[in-house]
Amino acid sequence: MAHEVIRQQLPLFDEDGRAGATDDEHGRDLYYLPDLPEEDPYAAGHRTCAGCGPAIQYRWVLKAAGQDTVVAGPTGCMYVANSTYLCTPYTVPWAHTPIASGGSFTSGLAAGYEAMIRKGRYPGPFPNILVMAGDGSASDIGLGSISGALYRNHDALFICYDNECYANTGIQVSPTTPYAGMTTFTPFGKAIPEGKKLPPKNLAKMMAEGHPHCYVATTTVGYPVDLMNKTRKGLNHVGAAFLHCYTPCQKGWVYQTSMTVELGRRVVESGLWPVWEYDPAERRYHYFHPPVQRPVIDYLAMQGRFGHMLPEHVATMQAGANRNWEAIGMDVPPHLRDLEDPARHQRLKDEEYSMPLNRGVGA
Ligand SMILES: Cc1ncc(C[n+]2csc(CCOP(=O)(O)OP(=O)(O)O)c2C)c(N)n1
Ligand code: SF4
Ligand SMILES: [Mg+2]
Repeated sequence: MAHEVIRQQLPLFDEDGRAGATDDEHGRDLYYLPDLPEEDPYAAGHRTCAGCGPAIQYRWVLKAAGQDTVVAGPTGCMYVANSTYLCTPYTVPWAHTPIASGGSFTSGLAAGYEAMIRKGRYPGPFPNILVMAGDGSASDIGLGSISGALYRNHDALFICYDNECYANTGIQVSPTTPYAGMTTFTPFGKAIPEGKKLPPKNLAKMMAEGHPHCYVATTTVGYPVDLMNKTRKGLNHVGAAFLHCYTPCQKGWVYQTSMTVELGRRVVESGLWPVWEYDPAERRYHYFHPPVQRPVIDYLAMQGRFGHMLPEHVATMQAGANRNWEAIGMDVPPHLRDLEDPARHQRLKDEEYSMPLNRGVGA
């Protein structure tokens, strides 16, 4: 006789006033830190760079998932920096997968646990199964395997930690590298002064539109409660779920180490990273409307990877952000519309609070 597969339901954290930006500095700090669970399945002692956004994401996701979790990680920084010979920071079962097969490996994990529980070979309940893949893996080399897993609706959470480059191999361009983002494969020069010419691949929308039966959401390391609740919602959802999380890379983007979480808020407040949730039951998107709307320059000028941008590049970026505001149903204030005019900008390296021009990325 087949045994029943019992699924867990993780309670959500209180989001009141905490998940989003607030319109005053005091509020941003007051509501930033949630009551984090004490347990730490991603313990201290790993070897990522100081301020590493993906490491912050790993920690919060695994705090939200808890001890009854099985986690996989395809090749990338978060494999290499976390798995020195005979040593990992995980206190839960963890496995490395090739960069292309995070989706297929995790499908196998989910199907395997289900089969073992049904046959009475594993007592259950069904564990929280998740994979955290880099953008190079999830949006490029391993896109097919994750799309296949979502389409087949395996009961697992597929997360892309997006540091907008192939970081581990020396900061190469990936499909999610933003327009004008400098990488070792998109250097700026006379022929291509903006560095990268193409806009980033809209991975999360691809996943939601292409797999409408899945729970899909975007988030950032700027909003810990939002990130942890979306992790729990994705795990609670019976079937496949996909989470796309913005995670700054201190080494590749060249910014002050302490600014990782601040970048995670500013990217939303400047209209460059819409935060939303797609509910497969309603087949609808729910967009977060931040109360602060900033010029993109407030975000760009904090990072050396944009230090080469010329006025027309900044204006192009602002136009893209303004289209994003419209797409999520928000008005574009006149002062942001005016900033679509290159004449309103100076070279980014002349901004008083800009980082030094970045010529040493990946060195
Ligand atoms: C099939 C294959 N191609 C290339 C590589 C080399 N490689 C190892 S890590 C890595 C970067 C992965 O980038 P991403 O998934 O974005 O993770 P990040 O390093 O940024 O954390 C690459 C290209 C590989 N391991 N396998
Ligand atoms: S290179 Fe970037 S993603 Fe990799 S460990 Fe350093 S900060 Fe993290
Ligand atoms: Mg990456």
